[in-house]
Amino acid sequence: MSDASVAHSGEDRELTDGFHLVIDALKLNGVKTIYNVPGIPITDLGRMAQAAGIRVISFRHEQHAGNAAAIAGYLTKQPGICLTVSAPGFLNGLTALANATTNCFPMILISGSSEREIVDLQQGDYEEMDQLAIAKPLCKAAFRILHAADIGIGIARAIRAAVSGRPGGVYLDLPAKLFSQVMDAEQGAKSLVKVIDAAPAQIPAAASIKRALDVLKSAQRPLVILGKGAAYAQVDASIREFIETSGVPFLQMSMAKGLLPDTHPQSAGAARSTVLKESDVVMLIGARLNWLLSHGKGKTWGDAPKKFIQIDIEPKEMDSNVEIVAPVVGDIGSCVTAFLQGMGTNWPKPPAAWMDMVAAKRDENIAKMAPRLMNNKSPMDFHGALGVLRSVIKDHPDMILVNEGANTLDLARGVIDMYQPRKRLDVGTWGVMGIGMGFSIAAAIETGKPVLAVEGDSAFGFSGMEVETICRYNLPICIVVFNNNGIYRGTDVNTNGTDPATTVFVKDSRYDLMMQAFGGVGVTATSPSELLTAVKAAIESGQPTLINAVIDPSSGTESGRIGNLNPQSVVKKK
Ligand code: ADP
Ligand code: TPW
Ligand code: MG
Repeated sequence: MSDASVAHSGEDRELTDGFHLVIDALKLNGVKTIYNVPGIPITDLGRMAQAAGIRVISFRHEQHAGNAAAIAGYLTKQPGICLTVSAPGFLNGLTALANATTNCFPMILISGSSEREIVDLQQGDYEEMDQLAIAKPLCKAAFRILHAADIGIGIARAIRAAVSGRPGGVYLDLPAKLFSQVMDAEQGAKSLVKVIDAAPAQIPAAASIKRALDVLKSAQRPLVILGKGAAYAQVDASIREFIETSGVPFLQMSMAKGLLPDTHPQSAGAARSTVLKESDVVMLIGARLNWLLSHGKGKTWGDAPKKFIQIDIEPKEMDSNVEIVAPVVGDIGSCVTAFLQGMGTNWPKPPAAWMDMVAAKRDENIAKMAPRLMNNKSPMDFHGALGVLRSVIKDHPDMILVNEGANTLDLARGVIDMYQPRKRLDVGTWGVMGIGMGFSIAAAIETGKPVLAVEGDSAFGFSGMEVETICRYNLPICIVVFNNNGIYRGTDVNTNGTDPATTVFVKDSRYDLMMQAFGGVGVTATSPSELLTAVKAAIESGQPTLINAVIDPSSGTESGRIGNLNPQSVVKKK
């Protein structure tokens, strides 16, 4: 309740204002943390929110505050809140908002904005920009609040839009004038709205469940693919029960890894290309048939005819790339519960020939990989370094792994087994660089668990300044920079002039000193055994740590595992 009051027609009326109403509305709806960069007109909003008991984490750049909010949304199913200043701060946050929308992460970007009257007449206000119009095509919904009395309903709309149906990013525009608008405190309190059942269950049609189970039962070589929508749903036990009752081999998309342990006997992770090619029925649960699954067609999927079953909350996702013979529209919790009911206790297991084939291929691939992960070369290759990190996650399965880069990403995804749901956070649907420190900070704040950030040296550079934020809040984050002197490899040479090649960085950079600059622990590791010692010390101490892991600059490949998407010139100039 506001403590402001003025004498009005002879009586003392308690007043409130836009600042207080925004904070009261957020608190009423359970917002505990705001990820922010201060400045006009929202500096006081951050201060007052902190004073009111909301945790306000201040970043060095809005993109990372935005990425933090987005992943907080993914981890908690509550919209993560990012707060920025007008025009440039807003635009910096917008990349994260668009990325959140693309990945189906619920977040709200709240940006202050300039005087409407001046912006709309384009008269050159301080940080003038029509932010609402710019945000609209890049998010699920965009709203502006002009009157203090609408703050309650405006924030309620933003929350519901972010988390209901397919989750995503919402933009909320708060013009500077709104914050100092004054209204009667009692009426202000009444105007607030606590959102009831923000993401209501969406029950699938019974006929769609039956159709899907009939197709699954008819399969000779069934496969389930679990995506990050399934991890987001937080119905881990039901999904496990469904997989085990069905007996079907499963693949987990990058951020779904660990929903079931990657070491589960039905996991086909190490036989990925075989199961994609050979399967005859594929059931997608919270995974889209986008580029990450080669759009459901082409060489990756082989010649065997496929039938697709898809479970998703978004009806428009069905038939997006190929025909879906059994669409099931609903929230994953409700859908999986309905499947379990429909399957009963005597569900037939898939043919043994298929299970044996998948297991044989998986075991063969795992055996082939094992010696590469045990090498102790110095400088390290990717496998030697990742072998160590794989053992760290095995020993600390509740650590959160954040991962970005090209080789550093693709190889870590394949090598590091995950054992628990929502512990692997990465570049997601866009393959975007720059999520590293924002995701790490929010993961540490939201879960209280230690974080291991495995970062390509290029990838790290996109958000590297946030190591100061990590030190300022003293977060248990251990960053391992895979330093191969550049993007993909550090060996490119410019054949025309003295400038460095476009993909290389300063040779033998000391990223560890960046962490030392802010009082954290910085170490260089040149061998797998040094790397292991350094990571163990970081976990033991819980101190912000950056390990500069020296990787052989010639050991990576162009674009990591997605070189096929990289166009190359076929014209040779004389
Ligand atoms: P991945 O990258 O792991 O393959 P995607 O991001 O492509 O996953 O797909 C996630 C899908 O999950 C989206 O289509 C989204 O609509 C869906 N989804 C998200 N949350 C739920 C939910 N609670 N219930 C059903 N579907 C969901
Ligand atoms: C916002 C393009 C994809 S991967 C990558 C870039 C620049 C960096 C790869 O080098 P790194 O990893 O991190 O050192 P490694 O192990 O292979 O050496 N800008 C954005 N997003 C993307 N994806 C790019 C550029 C890119
Ligand atoms: Mg690199």
